[in-house]
Amino acid sequence: MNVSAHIEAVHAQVRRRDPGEAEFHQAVTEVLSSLTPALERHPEYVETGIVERLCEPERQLAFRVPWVDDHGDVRVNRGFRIEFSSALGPYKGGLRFHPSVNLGIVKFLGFEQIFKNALTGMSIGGGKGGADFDPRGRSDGEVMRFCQSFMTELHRHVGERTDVPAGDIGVGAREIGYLFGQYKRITNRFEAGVLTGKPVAWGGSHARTEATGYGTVYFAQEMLATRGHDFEGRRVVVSGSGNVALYAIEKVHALGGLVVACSDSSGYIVDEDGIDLELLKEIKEVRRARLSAYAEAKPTARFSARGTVYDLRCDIALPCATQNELGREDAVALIKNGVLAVAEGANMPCTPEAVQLFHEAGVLFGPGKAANAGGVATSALEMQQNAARDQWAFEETESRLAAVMRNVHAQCRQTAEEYSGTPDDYVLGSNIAGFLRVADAMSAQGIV
Ligand code: NDP
Ligand code: 2IT
Repeated sequence: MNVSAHIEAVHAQVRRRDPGEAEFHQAVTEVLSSLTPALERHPEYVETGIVERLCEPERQLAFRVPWVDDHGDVRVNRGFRIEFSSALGPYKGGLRFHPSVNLGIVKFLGFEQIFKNALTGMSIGGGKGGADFDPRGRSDGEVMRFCQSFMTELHRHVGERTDVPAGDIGVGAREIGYLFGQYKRITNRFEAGVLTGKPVAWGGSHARTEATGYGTVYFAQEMLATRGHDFEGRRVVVSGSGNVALYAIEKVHALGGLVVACSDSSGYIVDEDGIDLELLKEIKEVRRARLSAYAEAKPTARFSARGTVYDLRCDIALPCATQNELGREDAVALIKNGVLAVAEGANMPCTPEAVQLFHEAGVLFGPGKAANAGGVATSALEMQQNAARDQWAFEETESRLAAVMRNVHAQCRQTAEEYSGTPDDYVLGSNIAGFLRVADAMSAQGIV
């Protein structure tokens, strides 16, 4: 069978088998559209059904999560864990708690995670999970009871050698703490390596909190360097104001750039003096308040409930909020304003139309599975430290993270050059480099 017919057949099967899972289809399309040159060189991967097997999760779990709110009312959410691929190691990937979570979203995230984790060069397979629970406005007690109920089911499926969850949207240190406590209570084991993103005081890794945001900026820095640019004196916009966004802002400022805007689901703020990170952290992490509180506290800043950060003139854009948040119009505006580089801190924040426009305009574009791989890479470092009952210094861990990001960037360019003659095609480079590492392992392990 010829390669494009094979890819189209796999594609058609995904659409037929998984109707209505729009984000999963989008993620599959993005990867499959890069693979033709790789499969032409490796017909054995076509013969052994590697692509078809990769599009079907090894295991999909969906479960009821009942809990009792502060008024004594019973609530029921739906929990998920998609164990997508264990070719390279235990399933690894975060948990997302957000009202928009459904099977298609968790599958898109799990699918992306396979290739991202492969790119890090570490021994981690791909997985993802979460629930349609909305932590916003919930008390700590409610969040704790929800996490306990979620883990009461999840504990059967996870373990340091089986499946290792971590955080994602709506899941940070507080939730990881409650989840870990319940796992420990049920199993009677202090199994540090069952979850990553733990606080540094009891089994966490230094630099894990910062890793995704820092890593995205390192990746952008590498991209800029290929054209003789850096962050010094550059205007930057960041979307989101959660874990990834906060530490992306911190690193941009450390490198001499100025982040003039960031956002949350209620709108965005502009601060021409540069975002005051301490104030932002206090509002978003301590008070868990809306972003408008920033403009109320700082007269030089303004809050807007309409439009996006991409309407502003900037040299570099770092989308760090959520999937499909940067569409065609945003891309047109960014290109018109002369953007040099876009690096995805979030998973799939740019729509396919936006990515195509960046490509045509020659804008450097770092896809999430490469640009945000620093978070999961540092989770793998956390697993290493847990296995060795050790803890490395912040500087040591951060320098390993930086080395991973340089390597991910180099792999993308080398692979893109080798398979398309265009080293700037980070989409093709990341997809093929990630795919080949997983495909080699799957080939060696037989039809499983
Ligand atoms: P957080 O929950 O810490 O922050 C998410 C931020 O994005 C918040 O500011 C939130 O606004 C905003 N946001 C979320 N959903 C929407 C939406 N539907 N519309 C508008 N804004 C929204 O999550 P993270 O920072 O951890 O995750 C951000 C992105 O990075 C996600 O795509 C995630 O998958 C990805 N990622 C995370 C990694 C990690 O280590 N945490 C690793 C790699 C990727 P509000 O506060 O109003 O809800
Ligand atoms: O999307 C991601 O890579 C994450 N949310 C981090 C996963 C992890 O296991 O650290």
